[in-house]
Amino acid sequence: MPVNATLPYDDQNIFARILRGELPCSKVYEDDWALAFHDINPQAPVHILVIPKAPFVSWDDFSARGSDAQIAGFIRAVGTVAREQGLVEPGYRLLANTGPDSLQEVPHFHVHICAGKVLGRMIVSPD
Ligand code: DGP
Repeated sequence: MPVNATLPYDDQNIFARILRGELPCSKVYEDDWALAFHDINPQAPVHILVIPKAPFVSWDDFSARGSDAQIAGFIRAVGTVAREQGLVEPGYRLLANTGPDSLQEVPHFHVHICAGKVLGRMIVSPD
């Protein structure tokens, strides 16, 4: 069910539960601001999700309400993950689905890092 990015934060969402340690994840990185783990349903040879540790529903919510420190910490964490995973030289793609038209599924803000092959053009239309 796609997420409405303007809804209040639901602290029972799956990524909130991963952050609390109630559900497992395949962790690749963690610092004060962010947790990164492998996507359960990878769409590329490398498919990592990076999530802020604080409760934000979406990119829209995070960019509006996140503190400068939270935003800087999160952005730096995304870059660190990509560097540590050796993705800079071959290249990678960042994606943040936001709201119904994007088919965002999990209502905790996350950035997808996809890599590991030539990824093709930006958007494949369902039409
Ligand atoms: P999005 O459509 O942008 O909300 O992407 C949500 C992604 O989260 C999707 O690629 C699958 C992934 N995902 C959903 N549930 C879990 C889970 O329990 N563990 C992990 N590692 N990934 C999950």
